[in-house]
Amino acid sequence: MSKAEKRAKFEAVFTAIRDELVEYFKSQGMPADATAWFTQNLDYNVPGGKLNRGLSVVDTVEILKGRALTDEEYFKSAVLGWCVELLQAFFLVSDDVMDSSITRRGQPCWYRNEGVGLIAINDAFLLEAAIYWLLKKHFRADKSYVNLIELFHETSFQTEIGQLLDLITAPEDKVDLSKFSLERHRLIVLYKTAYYSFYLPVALAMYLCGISHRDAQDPYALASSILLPLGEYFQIQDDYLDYAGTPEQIGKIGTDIVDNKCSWCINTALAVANPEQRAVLDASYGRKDAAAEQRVKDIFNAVGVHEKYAKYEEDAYKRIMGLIQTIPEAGLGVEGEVKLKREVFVSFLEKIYKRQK
Ligand code: DMA
Ligand code: MG
Ligand code: MG
Ligand code: MG
Repeated sequence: MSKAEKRAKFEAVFTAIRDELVEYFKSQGMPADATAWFTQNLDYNVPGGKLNRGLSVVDTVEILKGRALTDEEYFKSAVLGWCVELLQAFFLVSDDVMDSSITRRGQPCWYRNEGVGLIAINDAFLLEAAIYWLLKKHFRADKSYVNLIELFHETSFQTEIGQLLDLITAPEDKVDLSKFSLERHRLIVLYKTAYYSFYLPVALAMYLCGISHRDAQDPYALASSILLPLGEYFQIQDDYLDYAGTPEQIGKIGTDIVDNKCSWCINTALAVANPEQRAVLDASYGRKDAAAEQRVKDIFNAVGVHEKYAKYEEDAYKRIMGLIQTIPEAGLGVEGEVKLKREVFVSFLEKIYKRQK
């Protein structure tokens, strides 16, 4: 199946669950205006992204089982994939409010639409609530049900901790670059991105395939030892593209410099800036002013952030490929159960290596 066909098949499942959710709204006696609002919330915020996270659930189940999925297996995997995309939509709608962002996926951020504004906060909650409604509808009778629910709750908690760290490290009114460091950055990105974007989709697939936890050589612990570094690499790409990507390319206007974010780029520049460059960064970073933002970008260019990123990306790729080799070639797991395989991680890494958006 081509990439486009895979995507279309996955998108067809979105239409089905969107209709289920909208039917539920109607069954509760919700009036037409509320139903239309909720439908628009789903259509605007859930399906328009790269779908990397959602498709990864389906891909991982296929790799783990080592064969084509039955229609029912496909549908269930895809529902879990869309639950990850709903979680992502919940985080992005709120992230764009908190980051004062302008565009997302090539369209205005949801909260910037006429008449939406801070109603976006409740719309984000509704996107989250839809996850648990869908899990109950489709997995209530499944052995994995409690594990799936717990995993969504724990991962949400981790992501919200990460967003807190991200936001309090970037106060709007008090720029203090001496508070930034690569250690602080690592903690922020681990929590705000790596768990929900990388560990979550793979662990969901593992639970769905009935892989059990073990005291020694736990397959979930091994998976996370590879997926968390992969998630850190992914967020460093996001930070780099925020500065180096064009809005046409990345579908969003970068706001990290203006927002005083503790991003990989500023930490990289701070490590090598000379005193004059440092003075410009201190005076210009985190200012709501396009000229100041340009001065920061000029310093990033001058100190070689592009070159340092290219080197980082090569090193990260090799390092993560090395981590993947720690999985036994024959897979890891209990005899008679589905086993964890290297290919799960290789396929994930290949999806994001040298990404431009
Ligand atoms: C992404 O952080 C993290 C979450 C939980 C959405 P970000 O603000 O760098 O994301 P983006 O660049 O997409 O706004
Ligand atoms: Mg943001
Ligand atoms: Mg953010
Ligand atoms: Mg970003």
